[in-house]
Amino acid sequence: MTATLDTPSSPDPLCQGASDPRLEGIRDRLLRGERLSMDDGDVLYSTPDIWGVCELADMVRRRLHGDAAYFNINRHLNYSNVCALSCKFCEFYRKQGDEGSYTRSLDEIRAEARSAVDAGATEMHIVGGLHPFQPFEYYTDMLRAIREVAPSLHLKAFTAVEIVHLAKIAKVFKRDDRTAGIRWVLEHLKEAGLGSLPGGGAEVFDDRVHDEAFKGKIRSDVWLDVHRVAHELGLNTNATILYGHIEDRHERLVHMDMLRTAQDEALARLGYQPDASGAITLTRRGVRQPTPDMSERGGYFQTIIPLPFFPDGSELEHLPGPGGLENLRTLAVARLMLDNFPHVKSFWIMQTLDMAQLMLQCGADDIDGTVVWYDITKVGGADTHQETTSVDLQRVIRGAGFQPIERDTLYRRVIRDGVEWRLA
Ligand code: V47
Repeated sequence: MTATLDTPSSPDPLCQGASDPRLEGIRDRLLRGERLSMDDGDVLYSTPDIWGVCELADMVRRRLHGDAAYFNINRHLNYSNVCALSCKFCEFYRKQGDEGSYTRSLDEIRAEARSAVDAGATEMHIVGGLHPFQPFEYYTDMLRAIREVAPSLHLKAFTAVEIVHLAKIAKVFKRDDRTAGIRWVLEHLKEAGLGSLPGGGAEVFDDRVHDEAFKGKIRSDVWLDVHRVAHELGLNTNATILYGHIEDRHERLVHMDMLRTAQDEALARLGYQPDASGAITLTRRGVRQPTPDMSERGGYFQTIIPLPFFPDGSELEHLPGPGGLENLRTLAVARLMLDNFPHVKSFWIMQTLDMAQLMLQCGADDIDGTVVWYDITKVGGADTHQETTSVDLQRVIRGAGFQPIERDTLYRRVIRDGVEWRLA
């Protein structure tokens, strides 16, 4: 089965809305706080009752978060688009010297950090290409420079793919003991001010898809290693899944299953007790949620962010990309399968604010932040300036029937007075 449903000739039978008795068994298991199986996942993806799937995801989301929905005031910094890789799905990368290639200087980065603070941001989300020539010190200097001018900003920086690249640049990456090099890099970055890792670079945990669409990038085992080491060092991290290109829906479920196994391990390290099947399900009676109070003792996945593939300008431009209903369904399935992830984010930049509002009713509890500059995907021909205001984010959340809560990166509640803020 292909990922996209946009067949021009006939109505899609999977989107006809008929109710499906198979969802009743799934509902019962969810109400008992049990983990859904891969077969359940196949049902969630193959049922024509898409609204039934969304309703189940909403039920789980409300058990975890009630009517709270989170947003933050943040800035994204894409420090360079020069990349040693040439992933087929990516229209962001350039080669050194290509027209449009750029690498930000430390002075430019300091200026970005100052303007983020002036706008009241609590977080800077920092990612870039795998620059073949920048030394390791560029990255530690970058974090230190931001810390100097903006000590209150949380630095959520560098995907697992960048972390491995930095280990290679620093010449500490050894194939026979790769975690040693990863640990070395993360320790040095943490010392320089790294606060957490974003979820990018995961794409789809499948070797066939990897070899066809992003060969050269790290594979799933290495991506998971980076996040495990980060967790061991007490850093919280996020995870993504990039769907709607050449993968099929079952491969998405395998990706989700691998993530939830990794999260079981992370939570077990923090003292959580698995059930008889080895699962740690956050909706099971008596299981506490990894709460902001625990953030001091971090070391787990906070959020899954399903990312819909945007074909424009990429080598996979001939593909249509996922449609709106597929986006809703994938977000709801992620909420239901990833029962040990506290949060599900609808990243409005890629989903649009209108879709993010629908997604809040289908399992999402977070819509990311004010963003401002985003260079990796440009929705509907937008340029890199993609900004929304805190007022708009709150309007979108309220309009979906939820209570907006401004959070910091670690999901602690923020009390704000203009650009001044403190933790509750
Ligand atoms: O890793 C690249 C994806 C990711 C395309 O952790 C594309 O809070 C769609 O990871 N179409 C970067 N997606 C973005 C990311 C992220 C975003 C928001 C919040 C967080 C978080 C993480 O963007 C990349 C890649 O998977 N991407 N090209 C494309 N054409």
